[in-house]
Amino acid sequence: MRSADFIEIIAKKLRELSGKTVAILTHAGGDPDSIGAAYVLSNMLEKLMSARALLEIPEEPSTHSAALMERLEISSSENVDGADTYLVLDCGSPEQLGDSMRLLKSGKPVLVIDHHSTSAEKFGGGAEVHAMEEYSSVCEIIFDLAEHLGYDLSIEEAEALFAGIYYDTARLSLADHEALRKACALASRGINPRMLLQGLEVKMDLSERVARIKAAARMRVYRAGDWIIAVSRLSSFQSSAARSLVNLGAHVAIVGGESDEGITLSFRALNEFIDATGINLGRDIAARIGEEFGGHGGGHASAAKALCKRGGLEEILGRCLELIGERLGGRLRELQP
Ligand SMILES: [Mn+2]
Repeated sequence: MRSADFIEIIAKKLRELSGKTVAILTHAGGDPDSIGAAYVLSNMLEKLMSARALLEIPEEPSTHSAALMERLEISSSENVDGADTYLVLDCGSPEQLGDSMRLLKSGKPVLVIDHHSTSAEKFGGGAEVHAMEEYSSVCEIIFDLAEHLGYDLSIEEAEALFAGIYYDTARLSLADHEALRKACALASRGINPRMLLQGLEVKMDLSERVARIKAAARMRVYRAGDWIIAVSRLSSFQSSAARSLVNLGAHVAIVGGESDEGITLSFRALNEFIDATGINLGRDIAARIGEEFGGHGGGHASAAKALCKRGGLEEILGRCLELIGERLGGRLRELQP
């Protein structure tokens, strides 16, 4: 168990939900971690706490989420407005709840269980936040919780938690011994990781391929010492494109573009860069940019997002580079193509 104290506090909170109707909310669109955790937690609430569990994936489930939901045979509940309590999973800031942010203002208790570095601060006093960044995923928290409560996981539940841990550790490449131990413990329950993951792998569609290639073609590259920072413009598939620019060779990639809501940005970095520089993209860059340009931002050390309601794209990208430059102790030099 990663943190017995942390898990004991969450277990105590869940016991208090006994007999209540609890609506579990994920971040907008969901992902394997939030969906897997929501699935197992809702079963635990119903079986151990005699609670009634509802599920809401705000806005549309992503293709990845939809594939996992179909496999687990679950769907979003009809009416979560009538719940007694809201339980938010895997959500680094209230804004990530999308349309469902309105539920936070219902006056009902809101409990957040998370592993993001930003959730405690971002939810402020409006919710009771239990977050621990040391956990690789919310699924890993739920694994410890099941062990603590003596809950015997079914094969489907083991699959759900495995999927969450697998994807949130970038296919186990970021897993430490504890996360890997849990993945193995889940595998040893008889799940078939190959079948599971093949079923969840979504083939990249043509529009995403075109977007990634456009991002590469429009890329500007900067250097600070031995660090390479890539910046590009794209209005959709920004996270996918930022990831692909890091794969291409950048230590950090920022992809921004205009959308109906404002200017959205996606940030990605190699762990090598994060470890050596101490820069946390969620806290030091995305959250600050969001705040400075009338929006919001947050996420993890190596993957983050921001939404800006003010300012132009070039100005915002320039400010991102300035913030990174400040942290690296010097100006960034643009590499001529
Ligand atoms: Mn997660």
